[in-house]
Amino acid sequence: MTTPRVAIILGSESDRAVMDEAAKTLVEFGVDHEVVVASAHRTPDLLDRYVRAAEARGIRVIIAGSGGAAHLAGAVAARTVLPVIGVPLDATGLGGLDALLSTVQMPPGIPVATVSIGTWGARNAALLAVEVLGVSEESLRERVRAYRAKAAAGIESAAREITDRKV
Ligand code: RP5
Repeated sequence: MTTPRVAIILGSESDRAVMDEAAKTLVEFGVDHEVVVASAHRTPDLLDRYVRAAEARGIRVIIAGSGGAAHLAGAVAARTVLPVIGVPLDATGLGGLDALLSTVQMPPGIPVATVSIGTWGARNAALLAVEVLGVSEESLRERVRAYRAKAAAGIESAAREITDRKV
């Protein structure tokens, strides 16, 4: 069994549905990953143990998704020198703005790469993780190029249909 290179940490089981977008995207790119639930405030010891062991196990990028006063990604980043990508989630009545600010406003010294709120962010977190791994892996960079080319082709074809309908 190969060791996964990306870890997706959820602050709660309730984050899973949105964060599935990150997992699905990693599968699309053929990047092995694991998903764990570990809360920065409810299970701090579990989170500590998991993150401190991650590098030696072969994990290379960590994605952390949480809502509310979302200190999860920062708490993860404080425990590892692996790159950490934070996904702010909409879990309260504030539309995810609380999580966005908590995740993005890391004080200097411990960076968290923060992506957009919710499903968009979950997808972008996975794409960014693939790009990080792609720094030393040409085949992954090729897959990212192909992904973008496919997206562009879809838009160009839709645009052509609109133009064709007009003439
Ligand atoms: C955060 O609080 C979690 O990441 C989740 O987004 C939010 C609500 O958690 P539950 O009360 O649903 O477990 O820590």
